[in-house]
Amino acid sequence: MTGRIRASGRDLGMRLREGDLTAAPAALNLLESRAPDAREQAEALLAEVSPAVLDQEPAAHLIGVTGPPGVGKSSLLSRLIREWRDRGRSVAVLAVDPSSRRSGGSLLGDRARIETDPRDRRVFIRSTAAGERLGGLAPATRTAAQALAAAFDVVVIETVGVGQSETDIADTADTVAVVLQPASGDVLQFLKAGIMEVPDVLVLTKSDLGSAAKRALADLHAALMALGAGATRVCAVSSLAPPTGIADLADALDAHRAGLDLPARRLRARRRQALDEFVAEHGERGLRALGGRLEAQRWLERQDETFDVSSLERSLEARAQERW
Ligand SMILES: Nc1nc2c(ncn2[C@@H]2O[C@H](COP(=O)(O)OP(=O)(O)O)[C@@H](O)[C@H]2O)c(=O)[nH]1
Ligand SMILES: [Mg+2]
Repeated sequence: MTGRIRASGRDLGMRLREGDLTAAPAALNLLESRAPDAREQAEALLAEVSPAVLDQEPAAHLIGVTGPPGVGKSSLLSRLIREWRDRGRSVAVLAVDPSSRRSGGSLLGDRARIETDPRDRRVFIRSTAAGERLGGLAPATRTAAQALAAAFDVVVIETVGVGQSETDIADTADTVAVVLQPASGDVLQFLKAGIMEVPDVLVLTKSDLGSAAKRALADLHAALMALGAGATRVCAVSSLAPPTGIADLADALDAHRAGLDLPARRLRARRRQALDEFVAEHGERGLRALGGRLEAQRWLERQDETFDVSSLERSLEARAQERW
């Protein structure tokens, strides 16, 4: 088994780079593997799909979809995937599930799975357990998204939570959509209090719920106006049959991406990732040597642009060395 891993890291990366979608499952297995020699192979894989080797940013649209449990993210993604497929795009979804189901789940309704045509080879879905993390993004998820971005047209990261999680995901995704349902009072409060950053696109699900949905939409618009963010795209959708609002949402996501300074956004993501990896390895002590997180971020911003996360991380280490 490990022998096969050794043989395949670079090869899997090359296949992804050449648009071979069938390499996706094995590539993710490798990136998630804890086998002793997997790390080296994972690096070989990632090197093949890095912007430095591609000589450009991967063209995929990286979309973060986040929101509290039960609001209808998975149901919505089932519909969105169909819409994207109708538009001729291949789609990968990384769904980060909280591993423990809450008791009292009846309040949230049954949890739906993302439904797709099992024969469709241009759709790839992987669920990963969030483990202890609530809302945050595991480094493995980030690298998985980057690997898939070399091959798929659309890469979605679905996470549960609200508050910190969409800040986290904003450092990886090009476009962040926060999903809420009617009577999501907590989300509205977070937004109003500035605890939650205003996302790129807000999605109100279950618009089939009549007056509750209308009220929620009005509250949402009022909150955004009060925040001076009245121009934020709000899309009301229903994922029940027949679905409504899905094409408009797909258009809104495209429009956001079209208006983006993509290289700048991806560069910010790489800097953030380098810092996270540095902290994962050297902990708070390492961060202190850099003068704290904010100081480290500022320093990274003054470094030359690079496609390469590892070289950014190495320069952080060199700087920390000087000060240790
Ligand atoms: N009425 C209505 N119910 C929905 C809609 N979308 C999802 N649901 C229901 O809401 C519950 C949670 O949906 P799910 O997609 O699992 O939410 P997630 O936890 O955010 O992924 C399920 O019982 C769904 O059937 C919708 O547009 N309208
Ligand atoms: Mg779900």
